Amino acid sequence: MTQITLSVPDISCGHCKASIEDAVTPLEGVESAVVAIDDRNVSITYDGTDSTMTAIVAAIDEQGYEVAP
Ligand SMILES: [Cu+2]
Repeated sequence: MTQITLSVPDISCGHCKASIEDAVTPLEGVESAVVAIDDRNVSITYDGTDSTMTAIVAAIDEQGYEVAP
């Protein structure tokens, strides 16, 4: 498993936390996703593959948030 922290600057409240966590956690290859509201980031443990990372970024995007480069 690989751990990564993605910066998502538009995170601002518990609703953001819930929608991102609920979108990312069920994805295949993802073990866990935890949003830190104050730090505006998402800590993700996943299988380390590019395809899973692409799906994670897409799922966050679908919720209306952009992952900072
Ligand atoms: Cu919010």
